[in-house]
Amino acid sequence: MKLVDELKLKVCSGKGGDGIVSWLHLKYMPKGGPAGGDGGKGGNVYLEAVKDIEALRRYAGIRELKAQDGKPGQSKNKKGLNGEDLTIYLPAGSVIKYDGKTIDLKEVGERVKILDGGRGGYGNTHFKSSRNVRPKESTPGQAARCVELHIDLQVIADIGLLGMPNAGKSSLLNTLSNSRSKVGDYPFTTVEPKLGVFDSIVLADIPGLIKGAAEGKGLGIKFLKHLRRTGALLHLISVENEDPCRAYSVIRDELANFDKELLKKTEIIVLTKTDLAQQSDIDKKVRDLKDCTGKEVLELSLNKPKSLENLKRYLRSLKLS
Ligand SMILES: Nc1nc2c(ncn2[C@@H]2O[C@H](COP(=O)(O)OP(=O)(O)OP(=O)(O)O)[C@@H](O)[C@H]2O)c(=O)[nH]1
Ligand SMILES: [Mg+2]
Repeated sequence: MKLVDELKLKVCSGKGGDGIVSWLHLKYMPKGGPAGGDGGKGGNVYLEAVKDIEALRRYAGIRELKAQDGKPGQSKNKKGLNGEDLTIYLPAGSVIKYDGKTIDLKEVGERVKILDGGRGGYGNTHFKSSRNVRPKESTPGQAARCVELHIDLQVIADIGLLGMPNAGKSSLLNTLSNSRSKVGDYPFTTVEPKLGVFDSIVLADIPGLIKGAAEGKGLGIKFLKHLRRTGALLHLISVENEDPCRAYSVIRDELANFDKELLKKTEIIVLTKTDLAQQSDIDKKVRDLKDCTGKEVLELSLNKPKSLENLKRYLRSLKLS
């Protein structure tokens, strides 16, 4: 199942209940006074951030959602019931645009009211005065309001995993966290972003990138939006690459094509699958990568516990904003 990370959804508040005209009917008071109650208030519409990054799925294919209308007033001066509120649950990291406004839901539990329900109308009792003891007027409830929400999910993670297909991104995510991202010895095993947590550090795994991704090759670069709100990038390059510096620059070019801001993020290079090469080859590739990137380069093999411990220590030491 594909991650739903973009959605249009129309939402409406509830209409206010109408006020009514009614009279007191008592045996000993045949011409009783006004007794029409006010209408209830319509339901409000709220947005609330939840942890589940797949939360948008439940709204896919739904055109419109509406809070409940307020009930009309009743006789004997009883106010109509208020309509129930509507809450739209969106994954934290959702950016919502409507009516020229932008809401950025970042923290799980964040709740924002976007539409007020319509006010209830007045019953005839409301219009009673010394000059008008038998008012015959009432007012309708305020109309509902609707807006179209444009929802764009950009996951929030501390670290984004980046690299070519088969670099070992998903394997690393699964090893570090309790995530079950799909792993395979073929390119583009991962087709949608996945999150995992290691020691309170949230990691995001995205599909692999290839040369030309910006022009739509492979799975394209649209997933790169999910790296925008990460604190740092872990760039995985397999030791199987003859020329790791070239592999590095291919990916950097695609990042630049998508959004140059991504180039400014802290980036740590990880030479992966080092169990597949001789130490002399590993050393040379680490040296080359240090030279051509000027960045920290770690070596990693999921089959070498020491290298994994080293990476874990490094991740824990990162000061993530
Ligand atoms: N020998 C060895 N193989 C590894 C290691 N890490 C991952 N692999 C293998 O490399 C292959 C690709 O791993 P994935 O984790 O699916 O790679 P990915 O980067 O997520 O790939 P995409 O999702 O296609 O972008 C799988 O067959 C893994 O078992 C490692 O440290 N050593
Ligand atoms: Mg993968």
